[in-house]
Amino acid sequence: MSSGNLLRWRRRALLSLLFTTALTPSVTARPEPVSKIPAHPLMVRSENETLPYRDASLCTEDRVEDLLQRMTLPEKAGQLFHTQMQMGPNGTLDSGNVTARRNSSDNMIGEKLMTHFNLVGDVTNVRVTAEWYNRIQERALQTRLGIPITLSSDPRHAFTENIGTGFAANQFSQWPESLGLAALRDAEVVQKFAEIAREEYMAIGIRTALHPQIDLATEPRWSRIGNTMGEDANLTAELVVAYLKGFQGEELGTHSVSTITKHFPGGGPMENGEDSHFAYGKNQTYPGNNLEYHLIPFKAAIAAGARQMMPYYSRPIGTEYDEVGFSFNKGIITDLLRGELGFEGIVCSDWGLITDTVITGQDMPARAWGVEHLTELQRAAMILNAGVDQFGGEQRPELIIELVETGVLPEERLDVSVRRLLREKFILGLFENPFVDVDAAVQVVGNPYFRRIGNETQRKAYTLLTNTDNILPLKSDSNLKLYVEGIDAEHLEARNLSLASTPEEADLALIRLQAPYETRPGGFEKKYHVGSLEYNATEKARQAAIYSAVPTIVDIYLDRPAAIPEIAESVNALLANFGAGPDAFLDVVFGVDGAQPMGKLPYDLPRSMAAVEVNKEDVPFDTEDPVFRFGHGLRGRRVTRRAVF
Ligand SMILES: *[C@@H]1O[C@H](CO)[C@@H](O)[C@H](O)[C@H]1NC(C)=O
Ligand SMILES: *[C@@H]1O[C@H](CO)[C@@H](O)[C@H](O)[C@H]1NC(C)=O
Ligand SMILES: *[C@@H]1O[C@H](CO)[C@@H](O)[C@H](O)[C@H]1NC(C)=O
Ligand SMILES: *[C@@H]1O[C@H](CO)[C@@H](O)[C@H](O)[C@H]1NC(C)=O
Ligand SMILES: *[C@@H]1O[C@H](CO)[C@@H](O)[C@H](O)[C@H]1NC(C)=O
Ligand SMILES: *[C@@H]1O[C@H](CO)[C@@H](O)[C@H](O)[C@H]1NC(C)=O
Ligand SMILES: *[C@@H]1O[C@H](CO)[C@@H](O)[C@H](O)[C@H]1NC(C)=O
Ligand SMILES: *[C@@H]1O[C@H](CO)[C@@H](O)[C@H](O)[C@H]1NC(C)=O
Ligand SMILES: CC(=O)N[C@H]1CO[C@H](CO)[C@@H](O)[C@@H]1O
Repeated sequence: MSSGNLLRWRRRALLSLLFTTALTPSVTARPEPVSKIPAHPLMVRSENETLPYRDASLCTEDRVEDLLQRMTLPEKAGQLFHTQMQMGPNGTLDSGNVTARRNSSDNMIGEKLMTHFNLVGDVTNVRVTAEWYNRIQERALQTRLGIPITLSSDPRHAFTENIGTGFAANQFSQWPESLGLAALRDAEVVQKFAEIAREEYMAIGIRTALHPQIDLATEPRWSRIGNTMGEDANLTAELVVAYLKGFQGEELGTHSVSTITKHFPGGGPMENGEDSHFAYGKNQTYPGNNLEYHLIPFKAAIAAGARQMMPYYSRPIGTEYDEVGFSFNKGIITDLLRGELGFEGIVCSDWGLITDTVITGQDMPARAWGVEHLTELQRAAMILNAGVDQFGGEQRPELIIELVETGVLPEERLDVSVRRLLREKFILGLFENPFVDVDAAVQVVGNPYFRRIGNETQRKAYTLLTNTDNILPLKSDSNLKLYVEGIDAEHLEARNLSLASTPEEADLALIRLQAPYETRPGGFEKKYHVGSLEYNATEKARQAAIYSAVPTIVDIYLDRPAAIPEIAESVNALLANFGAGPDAFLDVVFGVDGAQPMGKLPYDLPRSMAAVEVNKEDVPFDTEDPVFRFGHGLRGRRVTRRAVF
């Protein structure tokens, strides 16, 4: 790339950052880019004039049509795939790994002509990641048409670390999971979060969010509740509007991160609470005949301008729809989503519906639920015929080429989806501005302002379930001897807390717990917290010994609604968190700088596994005699003095 051009790209990138990094809650409209952006020198062309599709003064629809009619069949087929990409060492292009069934980035961009990728792996170095992003865009500009890459990501602003669902914050500001945002019942907080996440994403080139996840937590055993907004359809519907506004702005534009709302038509009603990544969890059931309830947040999202939608892996059992996975399901995608609900955006399937693969060392069959007997070609055709635009987690354009060349699929069917996908790139301004400014990225990502708001939100989202004799916030000047579990020593030492090595020697115990779960075998499967929501007998006895020895404050990470009546009855205070670090916990316990728990439960907390087992998967608030109800939360008292250690 010539240095003059690089400078021009850079200046444009910096300008865009200046416009979006304003620390104000509203999304600032950006001026239209200057017309007649010169073709990039890396592009091989026969013409010297600006091609219409590269001409920013033309309207988007004209640019889409100009580009579409220049595209060959392989170039169209490449657009229909959206799969994982990771960074190579030191920000180089990943050279792939045959054992892990990972093609090289160069192969996917240069040979398969793909332009949609989701970044996998933690962002541990912002500069290197931004440099890598510019390198993949440079590689894309060397293809015949120079179609820029759209980079996407699963959530990266909380604590979840699971290659299938999200990455821990690392260099980004760190917030509670979306359940914690829901606990605050505050659309302004949600929008603020989304605006900050948008700026951090954009700084390193992420322009599509593989979220929000607005499945309803009507089945408490499901392993993916932590990234939802809870059990209540109306609350989720209200908050998703703010979420989309924060990422996309009032309208999608050059300032936006596009969003993929998931998982249509609501992934909550999992049979027996299993998950449909796995064959034994392929069924979704509606014993309460309550599919409508799960559509409420999706209707709100569509009305609020949701750009893209992802159907879940599951297949519906016992409804009017075919018992095949939602992306294979014409009744769900074409009739319900596009027809009845009027959705006009992009539908991207969940990851890996066609090809068997390996995920973190575990063999994973294609999630072709209900159509396991079909060939790869037949699966691909069925997904497109259902009305899906893009295959997630797949890199098989050769299948699409074959379907068209053998006359199974008309090329016009591809055009319908390619138009939608290209339109998104034009509106995001990726043709004018494919690069990011590396120095600006380092300034924006994880800046102290964003981090402070994330940290404060972790504290506020704490939900106080019991507080006997108003023990919280602790009067820490009494120099209590503490027995502590679940907090690394450095956090305690930094506060000069005096510690006891057994409960018996302590004045007070601080216990941080993870909600109960059973571990399944398998490198990938073990990441999913499943099974009983009660602690086992051994663990209950172990905890009871502490609670009877010393007054105790328990903090439990509720990525699922635990059944813990015995804790609620025995401890002096019970706090729930939805993603919070040890410092957030200690600040809430001691009321440091006025930190206080402001959350309210985003779902019911059931009384027992027996009550959960008879609940109807699709019906909210139906476990018998819950210990705490949706909305419970003793809001913290106002603390007027700074705590003294
Ligand atoms: C395009 O520009 C190059 C360099 O300026 C020049 O050498 C070439 O002749 C031009 N081609 C046409 C078809 O005008
Ligand atoms: C990455 O960069 C460092 C520092 O320049 C160098 O020592 C190291 O060998 C590089 N690693 C690879 C895999 O290129
Ligand atoms: C390739 O992937 C396999 C399986 O995930 C892994 O064991 C191996 O270390 C990888 N090789 C390289 C060079 O990263
Ligand atoms: C949810 O919203 C609808 C429509 O506004 C209303 O009729 C219904 O009563 C609400 N339900 C709850 C549980 O608040
Ligand atoms: C799913 O539902 C079908 C139809 O009711 C049933 O035959 C099957 O056993 C269920 N479970 C699985 C894992 O397929
Ligand atoms: C946010 O919290 C983390 C973890 O406690 C801490 O290291 C960091 O300094 C805090 N940042 C700000 C700006 O408050
Ligand atoms: C902890 O004690 C050390 C040494 O007495 C003192 O310098 C430091 O300020 C104390 N830290 C806090 C947080 O009180
Ligand atoms: C009981 O739970 C504890 C803590 O979750 C776990 O370490 C232990 O393996 C479990 N024991 C049995 C018998 O399942
Ligand atoms: C470089 C590389 O890994 N190429 C492989 C990518 O995937 C195709 C199958 O889709 C293989 O045939 C290539 O060898």
